[in-house]
Amino acid sequence: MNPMLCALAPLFLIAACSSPTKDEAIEVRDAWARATAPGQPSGAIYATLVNHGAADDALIGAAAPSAAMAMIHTSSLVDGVARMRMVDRLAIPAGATIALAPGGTHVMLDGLGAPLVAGEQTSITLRFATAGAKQVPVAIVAPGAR
Ligand SMILES: [Cu+2]
Repeated sequence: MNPMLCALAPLFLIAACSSPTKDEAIEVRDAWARATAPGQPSGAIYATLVNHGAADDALIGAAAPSAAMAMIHTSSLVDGVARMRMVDRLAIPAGATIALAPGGTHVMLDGLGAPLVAGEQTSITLRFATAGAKQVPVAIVAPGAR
């Protein structure tokens, strides 16, 4: 990406501009989280994962400075009740776009050190089997904003 494009790029691309990694097949777009209430121990981060490459990859872990633990969770409805399950690995096939979204797969934050405040930004590091670790900014939005 040329410097002019970097200057105009949305916030989520700046990390990629300033520290290019050798494998750019995986793009993490639009990472966001809902604000949390004071004392709330957990939160969730959502994003869109795009595999521009010709080879399959997988999300295999996450870490966040805001929380003691960050886990990959899937959600499903069991007898009308939403259940979350931790997964070790989320496949991102070649060419695929995988959405982490409310009601579905998300990165669960547990042991939040401080509330996530709407309008502020946090970050997350996502670890991919092939692409390695990618740190991206996470926009914090008010509950109900999206
Ligand atoms: Cu969860």
